[in-house]
Amino acid sequence: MKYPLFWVLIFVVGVCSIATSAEDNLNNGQLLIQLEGDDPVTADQRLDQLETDFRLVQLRREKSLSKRLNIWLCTFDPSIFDETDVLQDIRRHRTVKQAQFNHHLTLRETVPDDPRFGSQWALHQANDHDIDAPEAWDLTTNTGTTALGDTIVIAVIDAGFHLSHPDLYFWKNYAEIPGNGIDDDDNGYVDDYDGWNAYSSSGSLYGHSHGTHVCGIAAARSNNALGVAGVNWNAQIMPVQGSSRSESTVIEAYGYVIEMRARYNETNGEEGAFVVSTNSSFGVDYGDPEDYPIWCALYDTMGTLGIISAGATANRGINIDVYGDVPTACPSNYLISVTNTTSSDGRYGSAGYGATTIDLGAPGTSILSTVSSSSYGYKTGTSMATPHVAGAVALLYAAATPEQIEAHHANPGASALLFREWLLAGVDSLPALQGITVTGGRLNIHKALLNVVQDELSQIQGTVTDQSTGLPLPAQIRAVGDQTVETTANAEGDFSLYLLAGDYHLEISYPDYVSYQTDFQVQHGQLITVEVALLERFQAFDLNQDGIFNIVDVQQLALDADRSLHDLQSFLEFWLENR
Ligand SMILES: [Ca+2]
Ligand SMILES: [Ca+2]
Ligand SMILES: [Ca+2]
Ligand SMILES: [Ca+2]
Repeated sequence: MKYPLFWVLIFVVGVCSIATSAEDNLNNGQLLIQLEGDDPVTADQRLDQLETDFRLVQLRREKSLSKRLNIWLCTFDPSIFDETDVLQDIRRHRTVKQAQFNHHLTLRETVPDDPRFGSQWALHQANDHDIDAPEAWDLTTNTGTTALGDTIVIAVIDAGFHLSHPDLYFWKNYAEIPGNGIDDDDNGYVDDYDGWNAYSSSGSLYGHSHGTHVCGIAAARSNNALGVAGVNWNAQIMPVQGSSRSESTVIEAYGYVIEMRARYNETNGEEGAFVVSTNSSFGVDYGDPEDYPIWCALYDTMGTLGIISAGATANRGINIDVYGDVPTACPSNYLISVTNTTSSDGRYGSAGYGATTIDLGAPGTSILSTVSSSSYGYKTGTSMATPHVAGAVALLYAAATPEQIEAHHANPGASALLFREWLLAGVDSLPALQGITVTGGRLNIHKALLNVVQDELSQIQGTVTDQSTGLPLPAQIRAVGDQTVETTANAEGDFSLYLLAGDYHLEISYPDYVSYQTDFQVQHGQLITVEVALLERFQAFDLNQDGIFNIVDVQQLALDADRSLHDLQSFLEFWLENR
């Protein structure tokens, strides 16, 4: 019997070595082998040769891992020779480009150093009835700003807040000087440095354990070696008091949030605050949204500004579809209505549900968070479930790509709906919530984050030039569909717009030019490129040799019908003046 030379070597080395390997995370008896060449026919022959030459260790191909790269998963008997020696010999074989062991991978997860994190079952627990926070934080812990530098703010409307709690990070209105009786930033609110108190219509806030608890769940300062961790580690909380007494108080509270986000949008971030979510852990049991049209409509108003609101449903085990609730039965698309789940992934008995009204569940039973000025405590209720969602929205914005944030700036309302969709599509389905909530599941921030980072927006890009001169035109580009997005081409005539999948009417216009209009459909993740040459209005008309007006570009003028009469008149005036 003849053995190739390397088999002689392996025998010698084999008997001398101790049969252990240097690495302890191996799938024993498995190798990843990349073969020389990329021809599938010769790959088979090479594998036959390899298996024959290493038959003593029973080398077998298991499956192709990449045909293009010619990488195979192979097995061998690891008990015969030292695994490392087998690997070395296989690496020297003429058919082999590269070989290595098949290692175990572990799911990475980021566990913060907050000493009471171990008691926060909602974020992480052995039985996995949690929102998978460490897995999400593995994707991002730098959660205070967006990819384009917006400071992320969660507005919490509640009874009161312990502003000095060392484990909380409250937003401040630095454009306002506190306590001077003057509305320094001219936003309509005097001395609103800390936030707003809609009970007293003043900037003086006072402490309350309920609001403080809610804030810690959404965004306690995290990984700071103190107390608890929040869903979002670094977002700022805008505290707004006004969650009880009369409805007018609630309207005033939301009014403050609306003013600040609208200012942010209107001033390109110079003023106001980039509020991405609100939290309402209050409401009216058995409320009929039809009796609360102004309150309910606020969620749409906030939504179009780019704010997703999280609302706690009733702490009663009733069907909200039947019995009603405000705000969680309000019909707004920008509202996420939340019920309360337990550490065994059940619905807490005294928590509302509804197949058409209540979107999802989140942990709200025995939740540890910040309470009075420097302490911590447990609370139970839908009030505790909801801030997990408000914090999650803020986390998604932190993880979003620059393109996604750019799309948000261009059209905050449409973008906010997308973030809501990413969050709701990421739930863990639970038997306890099937059929009695919209999604049938419980919040999972890791899955929601993956939905964000793996998504690709559609894009339309192009160049606008003058049809006669070929020179670039800084034209206006406007796409109208489910959302309206618009931009201006730069000095080179180039433009780019991000938008959601859907049907659009595109209009590209420039003063004194015939505008270009077309209808198009864009698929998810699709890139559409358009090159547009606009025609100056005067040149759209010409006289032929018989002195009859000749419309140069009939199709474009037909699309631009509203303006063509005006153009014709202008041309006639011009012609009469200059003939
Ligand atoms: Ca988990
Ligand atoms: Ca002010
Ligand atoms: Ca002031
Ligand atoms: Ca902490």
